[in-house]
Amino acid sequence: MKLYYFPPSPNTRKAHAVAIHLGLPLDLRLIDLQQGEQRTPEFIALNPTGRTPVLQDGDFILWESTAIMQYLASQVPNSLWPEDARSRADIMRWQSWQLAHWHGVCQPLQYENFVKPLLQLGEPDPQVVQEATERFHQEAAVLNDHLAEREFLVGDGLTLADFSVASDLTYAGPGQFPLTDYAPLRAWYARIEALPAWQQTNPRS
Ligand SMILES: N[C@@H](CCC(=O)N[C@@H](CS)C(=O)NCC(=O)O)C(=O)O
Repeated sequence: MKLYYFPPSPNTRKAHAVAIHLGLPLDLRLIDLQQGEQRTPEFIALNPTGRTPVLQDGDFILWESTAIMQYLASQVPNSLWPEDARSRADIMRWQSWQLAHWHGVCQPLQYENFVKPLLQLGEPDPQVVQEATERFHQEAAVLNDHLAEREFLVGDGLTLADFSVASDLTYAGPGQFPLTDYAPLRAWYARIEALPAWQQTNPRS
């Protein structure tokens, strides 16, 4: 299977980390977003949205990181994506929340506090940061409360849900995410950071 990927991207990271965790070999093809390689005709033929990651398995082409994670985890028996309907629905709940809500509060902080200074795109916009911070607290409190008496998001062990939600914390440090008041959340993320698959896909190492 080929993975068209961009290592600094949290969306790439969650798919790549699942493959590493499961021991699935991937033929990695770099799509350099900074060079605009996501807009070449060859790449648009694979993914008309012009985004990474994309998985190619023979004549089957799949884009959207969550779908890629589920497809990868369906290749071999494993506990990341258990067979039973309730576990899968619970994992999908958190993966849906990550795409619809969590990403939306993490991304502006990452962009304003980290990407803008890094790429010399100007100073962080204080109003955007303030609004994003308020919305961040609303979502982080939900995650933190859920993790107060659990080690992982679903059931008793690591699942795809953890990789999905953790991906948006990749730049929590330089993005200055306000995590001080969320001890269970920080403890959970430390467990994810200890995983070899997370370390091997760390764009900041
Ligand atoms: N919902 C998509 C989002 C993918 C996405 O936004 N990828 C970014 C990198 S993190 C990208 O390729 N951006 C290129 C662009 O927008 O030009 C997924 O989960 O795969």
